Amino acid sequence: MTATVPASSPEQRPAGSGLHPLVEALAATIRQSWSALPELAPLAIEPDLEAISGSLDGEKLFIRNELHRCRGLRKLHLETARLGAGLQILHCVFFPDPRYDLPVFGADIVAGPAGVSASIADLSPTGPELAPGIAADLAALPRHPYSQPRELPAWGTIFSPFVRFVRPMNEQEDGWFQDEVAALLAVMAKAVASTPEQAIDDPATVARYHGQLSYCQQQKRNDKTRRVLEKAFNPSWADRYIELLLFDDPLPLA
Ligand code: BLA
Repeated sequence: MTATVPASSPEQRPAGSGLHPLVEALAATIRQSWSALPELAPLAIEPDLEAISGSLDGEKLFIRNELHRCRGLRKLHLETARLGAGLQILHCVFFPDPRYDLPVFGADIVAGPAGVSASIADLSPTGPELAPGIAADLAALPRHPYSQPRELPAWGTIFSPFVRFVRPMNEQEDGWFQDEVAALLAVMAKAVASTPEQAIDDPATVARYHGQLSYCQQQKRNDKTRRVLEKAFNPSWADRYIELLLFDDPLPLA
């Protein structure tokens, strides 16, 4: 890590940092999905966390963070990154406002020099189960016969029964995954548009708040994320990044 450069436009991304086509395509799909969301607004981000670039072992590193909020979702976060050893990452989480009965949208794509090793996407419940309308919409989506499905790690109990976790092996499987993410985002947008606000002290709001805390706690048990960030930067930087940006807890209910 040699430099920290706040950037306000993608043009400031280091030249020649082209990302894997699946990472680029999914980032475009996610950015497109924002336009359907009500009361979309940019969310302030600490300047030193918005765009980060540097080098590790002679390789260029960068992280680009995009943050928004909208009615029903306290934080929409998209991160695209190159973190050394040819590692490319797309990380995206839509965190609901606990007053709304909405799931967490999460996606993580990890690509190395040998291709994409992990593609995961889900609408995860923040209570015992997904809202019935969302579960019905997800159950109606096609399930594609990926050649290399992957097993969830032990902390993966937070994901829904509809989670997709695969190693896509060719362009057809990349396309399936892209379609599935687009479908999850469409289900999410429909739910955001139709879910009413509940009171801050409604027992259901309180339960969803605790559900979201537990989602963040479980995600922080993913040692693979922490290890990559510690190596590219350093342990205290990684800790701050994970706690403040990747999986910050929802604000305590007033
Ligand atoms: C796996 N995440 C990984 C892996 C790496 C990262 C290197 C291992 C790849 C593999 O198993 O093939 C690294 N992911 C990162 C880094 C960031 C990141 C550095 O997002 C951010 C800067 N992870 C998430 C989210 C989900 C998620 C939102 O951040 C799901 C919605 C899931 N990542 C996830 C899972 C694995 C993974 C389930 C596999 C873990 C395992 O098999 O142990």
